[in-house]
Amino acid sequence: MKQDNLIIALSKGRIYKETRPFLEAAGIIPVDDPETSRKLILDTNRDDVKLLILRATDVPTYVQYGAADLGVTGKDVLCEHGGEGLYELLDLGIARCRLMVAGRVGEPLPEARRVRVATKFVRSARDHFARKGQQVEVIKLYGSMELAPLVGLADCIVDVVDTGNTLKANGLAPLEHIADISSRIVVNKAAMKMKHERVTRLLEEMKKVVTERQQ
Ligand code: PRT
Ligand code: MG
Repeated sequence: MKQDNLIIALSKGRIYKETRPFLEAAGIIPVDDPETSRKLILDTNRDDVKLLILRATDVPTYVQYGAADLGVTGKDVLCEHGGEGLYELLDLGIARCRLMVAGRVGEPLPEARRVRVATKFVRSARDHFARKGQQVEVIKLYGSMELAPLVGLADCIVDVVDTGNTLKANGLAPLEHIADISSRIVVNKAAMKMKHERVTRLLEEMKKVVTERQQ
């Protein structure tokens, strides 16, 4: 890829769908559709702008190392990554959800022993229970967290919740609210210097959409 390209990292699914209007407002129209194309580098109407389609959890890593100049990522993912090497510059207010502790309906957490928490959000879970002064054992999972309390792997989970239907369908209920989540624009620190004009112009156009939506 050309050195002077502007590379934007995204994940498919809800982030891509909800980011598209922001890109369009900035005059960037993808040529391929990531939902149907197998390409991982997408061309856009602009010769100098490419989109990388990644796993959601990998977006901050590509931006941190400068393989992408900027990216769109959930605050949940960003908290786990830690934010080294990048600036968090704009809250797009999209892909909203809540990071929550959830457990089996009608079953209080054990008090006689250490609570076991299953999650892919290890850092956020540790921080949350540490703030409460509660000793917990965190078990790292990569998906289907809702299963863990049902089969006795854990007493509760930490996961993102939108409608709550997935919890309900598995006999779980929210216990504690940890954080409100939305997706953010993150920018590589070196790209912010080297490609300053294009990055700030893009951010300004996107910010207009955020402001319009707030009214
Ligand atoms: O799906 P995959 O394993 O590839 O990766 P991912 O889940 O990390 O990515 P993706 O694309 O599903 O989510 C990207 C980002 O969207 C997350 O990092 C969040 O910031 C945000 N987001 C918003 C959500 C949800 N809403 C959400 N509901 N991410 C996941 N979910 C899950 C939820 O955990 C549940 O399992 O979707 C399921 C349905 O939720 P309910 O509550 O509506 O039933
Ligand atoms: Mg998902």
